Amino acid sequence: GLGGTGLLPGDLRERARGPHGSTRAPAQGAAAPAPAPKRSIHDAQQGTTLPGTLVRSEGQAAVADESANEAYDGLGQTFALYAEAYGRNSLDGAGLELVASVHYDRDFDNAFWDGEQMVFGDGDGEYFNSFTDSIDVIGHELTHGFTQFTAGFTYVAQSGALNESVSDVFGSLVKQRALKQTAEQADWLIGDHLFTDKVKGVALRSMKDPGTAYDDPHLGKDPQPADMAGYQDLPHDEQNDNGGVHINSGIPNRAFYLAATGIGGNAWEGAGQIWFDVMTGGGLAKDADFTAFAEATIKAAGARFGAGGDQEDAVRQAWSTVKVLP
Ligand code: ASN
Ligand code: ZN
Repeated sequence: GLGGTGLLPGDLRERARGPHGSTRAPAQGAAAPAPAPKRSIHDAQQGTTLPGTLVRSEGQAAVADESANEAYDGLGQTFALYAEAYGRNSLDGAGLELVASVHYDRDFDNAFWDGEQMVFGDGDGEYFNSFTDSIDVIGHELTHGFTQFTAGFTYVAQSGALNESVSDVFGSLVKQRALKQTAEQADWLIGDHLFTDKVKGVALRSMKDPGTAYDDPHLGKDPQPADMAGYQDLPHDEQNDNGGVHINSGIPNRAFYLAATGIGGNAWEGAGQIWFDVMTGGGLAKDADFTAFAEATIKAAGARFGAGGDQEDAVRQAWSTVKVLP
C-alpha cells in the first residue's frame, strides 16, 4: 500500500504545509503572528575562533560592550526590514537565528558573512573604526545570508558583483528605513561611519556616485565604475577580488539608486520590493549576469506594479543609463 502516515502524498503534503516548512495558514480572521528575531551576539575577544563567548541573547538588556549592542540593534533593524517590509521571517524565510561575533581578530579591517553567521572586526583604529558602527554594513553582511538562501549568486565576476550589489542595496535600505528617509533624502553611502578622520573619504562606497567615495594616499581611490563603459574585466581569482565583485558592483548599485529615485518615495517599498521579488522569484541562474538580472527586474516591476507602468519605465531607464541595456 501507500504506507504513508498521513492523508496526502508527500508532494501534496509539502504544498499544504506551505513553503519553507511553515505550518498551516492562520484561521480566517486571525492575524498572522508577527515574526520575531532570535539574535545572539558573541565576543571573539580578538581571536579567530567562532563564535566566541555569548555576551547578549534575544530580549536581554544592553550590555557594557558598545560593539555588541550595535550588532544586536543592527541585526534587529535588518530583521525588521525583511519581516515588516517584505513579510519574510529572517534570512531563510523560516526564522533562522541571527548570530554575530564582534571583536574578531586584532586590527581587523573588515566584516563578513561566513556562510552561517556575521563577523565584525574592530578596525585598526588608524584608518578604520569598528565595523559595527555602520548599520548598512550590518545589513550588507546579513544580506549575504539572504542571497545564499535565495538567488544563490556565485561569488565571481558578474554574478559575484550582483551578490555584492544586492548586499549594498538591502544594507542601504535597512539604514534608510531606520532613518525614515525617502529615496531622495538618503545619502546612498555604504559604511559612512567606518573611516577615521585620517582618511580622505566619506564611506566605503557610494551607490549614487560610484568611484567618488574616497581618494586617499593610504587607501587609494574608490575603484568603482558608474556604468558598463568602466567595467573591470579582471581575472577570476581572489587577488583580483574574484573578478572585481566589490568593484563592478558599482554598476548595479547605481542602477538601483536610479530606479529608486525614479520611482520616488521610500526606496524599500518601490525598487526594494522589485529587487526582493527578483531575488525570491526563482527565475535566475546562480551565474546570472547583469543583463539577465536587469531583464528580471523590469519583468518584476511590471508584475508587481502594473505592466507598462511608471515603475517598469523607471527600472528600464535605470539599466539603460548604466549601459547594461540599450
Ligand atoms: N566585507 C566584505 C563583504 O562582505 C567581506 C568579503 O569580501 N567577504 O563583501
Ligand atoms: Zn559583501
